Amino acid sequence: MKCKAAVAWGPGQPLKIEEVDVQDPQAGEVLVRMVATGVCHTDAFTLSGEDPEGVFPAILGHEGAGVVEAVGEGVTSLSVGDHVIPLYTAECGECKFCKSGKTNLCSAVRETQGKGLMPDGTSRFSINGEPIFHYMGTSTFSEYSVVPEIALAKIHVDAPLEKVCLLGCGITTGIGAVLNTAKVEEGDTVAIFGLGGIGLSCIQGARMAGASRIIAIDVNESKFEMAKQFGATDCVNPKNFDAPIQQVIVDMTDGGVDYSFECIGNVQVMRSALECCHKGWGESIVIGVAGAGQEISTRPFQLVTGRVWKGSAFGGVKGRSQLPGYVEDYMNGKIEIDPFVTHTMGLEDINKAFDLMHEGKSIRTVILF
Ligand code: NAD
Ligand code: AHE
Ligand code: ZN
Repeated sequence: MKCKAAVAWGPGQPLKIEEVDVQDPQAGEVLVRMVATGVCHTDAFTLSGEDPEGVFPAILGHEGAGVVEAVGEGVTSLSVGDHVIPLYTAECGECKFCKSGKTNLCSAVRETQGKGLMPDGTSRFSINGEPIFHYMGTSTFSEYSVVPEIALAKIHVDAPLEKVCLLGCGITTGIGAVLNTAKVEEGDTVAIFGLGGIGLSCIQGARMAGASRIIAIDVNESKFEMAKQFGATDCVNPKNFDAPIQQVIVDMTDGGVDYSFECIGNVQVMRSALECCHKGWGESIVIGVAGAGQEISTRPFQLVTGRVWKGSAFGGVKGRSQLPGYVEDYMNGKIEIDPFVTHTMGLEDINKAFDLMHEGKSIRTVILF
C-alpha cells in the first residue's frame, strides 16, 4: 500500500512529507493505522545527528497510538480493529531480560531495531524501490507503520488515541521513573531538572507518590506555571544564582534531596542532579539522552558517601503487560494527560512541532492523522 509519511532524509534537515510504499506485515508483524502521535525531544535528538544509532533516510516518531489494520502470519494476540500503542521497548516475555524480573528492557528485537530494521533485517518502507529505515521499531510519523506484535500494547478501545498516544513515551517515562525506578515514597523530597513533557511527568509521579517537596528546575521560567499546577512546591532558575545549582538545592533542603531526576540530556546537569542528592542515601535518576561521545563525571567520593546514580528507560514500564493499566489510570482520572497537549496539527505541519519544541513554547504537540 501507499501512504503519507514524514521522512527524515538526513541529519539537521527538515522532515519532508512523502508518499511511501508500505509492505504487508510479515510473520509476527502488524500493520497499524496511526491516529495520533506526539513529538518527543528524542525525535529531535535523532534528527540532529547526535544519536549514535541514527540512520537516514528514516521515518521517525515513537509516541503514537492507532488501530490494527492487518496482521501477519502467526499473530495471535492482536486482531484487526484493536487499539494499540507502539512500544520502543518491546516485551517478548521470553528473553533473559523479560524473565529476569529486574528490568523492562527486552532483547528480542532490540538489535535490529537499533539499525532501523524489522527483526528479519529488512525494512517495510520504501520510496521508488529504495528502502527507508524504521525508527525505534515504531515509526509513528507515518499514516501506516509495520510493528512487531511483541512491540504493541493492546489498550482499551474507548481510550482517546489523540491523548493516550503520549503514554507511548513521555508521560509514562516520567511517572514510571519516579514510581518504578526511584520508588519515591510519601514524605520524600525530590528535585526535577528540565520541565518538558518528561520533567512535568516526573512532577506528576512525585505528587502521586506523596513527595513532601518537589523542586522544579528549568532555565525557561515559562515552564514554572505548569510545574506548579502539577504539584511543584518550589521553582528554581539556576541562572538566578551565582552558586552552582547543586549547592542551591542542598542549601534549600538541609543537605540535599532524597531523589533527583535529570530530564534534559545535559551531562553537566546530570552531575548537578547527582550532587544535589543527600549524603548517605540520595539517588539520582538519569532520564535525559545525551549525544554521541558525551560522558558523565563526578568525584567518586560522591558515590562512596552513599549517593546512587541510576538510569531509567520508558520509566521501567513493561509495555505489553503494564501500559494498558496506565491507559486505564488516565481514563479513571488517576493520570493527567490533557494539559500536556499544548498544540495539535496535521502531519504536513510537523516541522512546526519541532520548531515549537526548540523555542521552548510547547510541552507536547500531537500530530493528528
Ligand atoms: P523538552 O525539550 O520538552 O524539555 C527539556 C526541558 O529542559 C526544557 O524545558 C528546557 O528549557 C530545559 N532545559 C534545557 N537546558 C536546561 C538546563 N541547562 N538547566 C535546566 N533546564 C534546562 O524535552 P522532553 O521531551 O521533556 O525530553 C527530555 C529528555 O528526556 C530528552 O533528553 C529526551 O531525549 C529524554 N527522554 C528519555 C526517555 C527515556 O526513556 N530515558 C524517554 C523520553 C525522553
Ligand atoms: N540511541 C541512543 C539512546 C537513546 C535512548 O536512550 N533511548 C531511550 C528512550 S528515549 C525515548 O524518548 C531508551 O529507552 N533507551 C533504551 C533502549 O533500549 O534504547 C544511543 O545513545 O545510542
Ligand atoms: Zn520519547
